[in-house]
Amino acid sequence: MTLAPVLGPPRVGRPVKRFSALLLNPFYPKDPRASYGKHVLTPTLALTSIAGATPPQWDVQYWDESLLQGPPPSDPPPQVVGITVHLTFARRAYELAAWYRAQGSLVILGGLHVLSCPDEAQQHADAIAIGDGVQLWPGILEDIEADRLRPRYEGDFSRPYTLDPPPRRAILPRASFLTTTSVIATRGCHNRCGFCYLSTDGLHMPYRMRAVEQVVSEIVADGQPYCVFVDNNLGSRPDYLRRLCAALRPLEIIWSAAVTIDVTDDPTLVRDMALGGCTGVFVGFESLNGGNLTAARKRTPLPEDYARRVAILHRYGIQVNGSFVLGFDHDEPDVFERTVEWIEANRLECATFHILTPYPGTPLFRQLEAEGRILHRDWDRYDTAHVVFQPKHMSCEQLDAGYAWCYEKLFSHRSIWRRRPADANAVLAYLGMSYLYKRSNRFWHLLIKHRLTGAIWHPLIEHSRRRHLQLRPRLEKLELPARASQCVSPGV
Ligand code: B12
Ligand code: SF4
Repeated sequence: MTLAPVLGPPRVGRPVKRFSALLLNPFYPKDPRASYGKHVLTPTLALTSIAGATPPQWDVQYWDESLLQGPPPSDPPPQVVGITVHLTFARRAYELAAWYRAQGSLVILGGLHVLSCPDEAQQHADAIAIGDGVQLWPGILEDIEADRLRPRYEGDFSRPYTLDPPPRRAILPRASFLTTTSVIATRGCHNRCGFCYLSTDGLHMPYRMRAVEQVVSEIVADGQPYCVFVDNNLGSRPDYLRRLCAALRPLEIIWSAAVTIDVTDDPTLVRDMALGGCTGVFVGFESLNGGNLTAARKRTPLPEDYARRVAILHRYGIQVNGSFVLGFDHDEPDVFERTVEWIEANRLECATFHILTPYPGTPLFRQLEAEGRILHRDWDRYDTAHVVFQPKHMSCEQLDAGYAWCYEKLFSHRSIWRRRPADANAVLAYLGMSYLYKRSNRFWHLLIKHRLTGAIWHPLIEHSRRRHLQLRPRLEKLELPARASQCVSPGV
């Protein structure tokens, strides 16, 4: 899980297979302190979306190096290799690009890192795609066919979603993921936090919503009992979310999504989410210190109100996976203990920790650079598991050790038990999920290599889905708690 497949010397002189395109998700080392299982929950939607936009005369193949099936296929070399690049696996992407180019393939790089560092990426590719690949990809292939490939293609994110063809999930190895239905309903977010990639210079991503019917038909077509919305924030427009939930309800599937905690402003919306099949939300709480949130310009309810809002989600049977960033300028060395204590006291079923990471091109990067606090530009270590800047109120070693301590505590038997759901009937499934997710790192390598991910998760998913359906009539009758008061922190 920490070493990329060995590529071997490139075999030169063979003809490429014309009209074949290989779409590649490069390897990145997994942090042994966090869950390995997380990386096979759902595939990146970038490559299935690009595959969906591929003209029919092209044969498309998908390869995800994190599925541990060895080096990617190169016999015969594909005519075109499209690689998605995030900063944490940029180096691996460039290695793969060089390997394929040496064998005669044309390499196209796209993705978030290409958007923030185009000049760097350009040196490693025959062409780069900056921005929305779905609109650029058909034109790139057309130019290849006509032998007039340009080095740089630029697209924006303003085109309406309705013009996009559906992603092609049929190219995915289904057994290798918990679910292949990673789906997106909205693009953008109503916030622009200073540390988020959405604040990257030059990135203009207006909030866009897809037709609810389009989302539903994609989910139905993939036929999975569980789907993951990969939206940055599915709750940015409550009226849209409500309509989406109503349309999802008859499908009798379960799903999870990332939302901001202000989704609990109106508990009737939370109820609609639950009735629509939502069983889990990923919430970026970021910090329990209001000063940090203000400095990051995050418009969010005050941390003092987080607990009440978590209780609203729990009331409707929605699990909470909290995301916490460590190392902000208002964080003192007690941040680790305080955060874990809060997570346990509020029985968050799951949490992820991230060391504050300044992504290139963001306001946070500029601020830390101006203050001389960026330690290096080794993108491999910009994975939120390494300290890459000088923290204000603690040493790098303290931040690193505190991050590791948080995971150790959270994954301990004691903590898993302390956070069990209040509803005794839900405890068994919670324990099954928790142990598989948090305490099975030594088995994940084998499960992934032998394509057992789907098989091992599916009974748990089916159990949760059935329980959820039984619960729905009760959810509907639950008396609603009073509407939350607006309590938004300053600093917008
Ligand atoms: C699903 C997901 C995951 C999954 C799978 C990711 C994977 N690489 O396979 C899991 C859970 C494993 C995961 C893990 C992590 N993730 Co993640 N993840 C996401 C999420 C929610 C969705 C990704 C997605 O499918 N997006 C939808 C697609 C359609 O958008 P897209 O990738 O930008 O692709 C478009 C264009 O960029 C372009 N494009 C992309 N690739 C290509 C290729 C070609 C050839 C072309 C032409 C065009 C093109 O066209 C696409 C269509 O418009 C995003 C947030 C988000 N909403 O994007 C975070 C996100 C990508 N993750 C992030 C992070 C930080 C991580 C972790 C490092 C966190 C951690 N410590 O655990 C890990 C490790 C992964 C890693 N090292 O990169 C950050 C990355 C920040 C950055 N600047 O790189 C994001 C943006 C979240 C955030 N708000 O900060 N993640
Ligand atoms: S709320 Fe989340 S997705 Fe939205 S800008 Fe902030 S960090 Fe990014």
